[in-house]
Amino acid sequence: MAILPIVQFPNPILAMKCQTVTEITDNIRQLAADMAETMYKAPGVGLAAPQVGDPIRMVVIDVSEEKNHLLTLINPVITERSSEEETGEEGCLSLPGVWEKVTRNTAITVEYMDLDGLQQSLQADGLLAICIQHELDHLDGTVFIDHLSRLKYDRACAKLKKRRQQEKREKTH
Ligand code: K1U
Ligand code: ZN
Repeated sequence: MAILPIVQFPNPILAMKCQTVTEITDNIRQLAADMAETMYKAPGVGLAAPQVGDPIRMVVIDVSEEKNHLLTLINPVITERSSEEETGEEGCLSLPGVWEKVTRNTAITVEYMDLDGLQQSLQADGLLAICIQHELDHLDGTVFIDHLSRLKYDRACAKLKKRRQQEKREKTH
């Protein structure tokens, strides 16, 4: 297994519509394992394949406290959404240090293929539902700040720029 470098915003890979996975190969299984290791190490609760530079439709998620409920979703599609929405703070490993409020559906149903090639259906609410919506956005080239107003989007980009400049200064001193 390997820890992969996480692609940082605004890398164009993060704006791509990702390709459908047509076959579960050893390469796909290896990538899924590496993505899981990268997510746990970060640490994060989810990671999408374009975030490690591979624009294919696969995500890993684990929102459990004990970090023992790993989900690998291949070609996931949200088939049902609750009419109820909730607004909560989100972050992203591709935009470290930026946390903003995003409105999402409270509950969803997602259909996907697992690593054995079996079609699965999952009903989710709470953090899992939020995380699935966040990760599936990545597969369509959307990052969470794309949901903000222009003003808030620009502020988030400015915050990111400032943080990166600060990090650069700290490295050189
Ligand atoms: O897509 C990503 O970069 C992962 C992202 C997922 C996410 C976070 C918050 C709301 C929705 C989706 C993260 O995991 S950011 C890091 C994070 O949330 C976290 C870090 C340490 C402990 C617990 C959570
Ligand atoms: Zn993200």
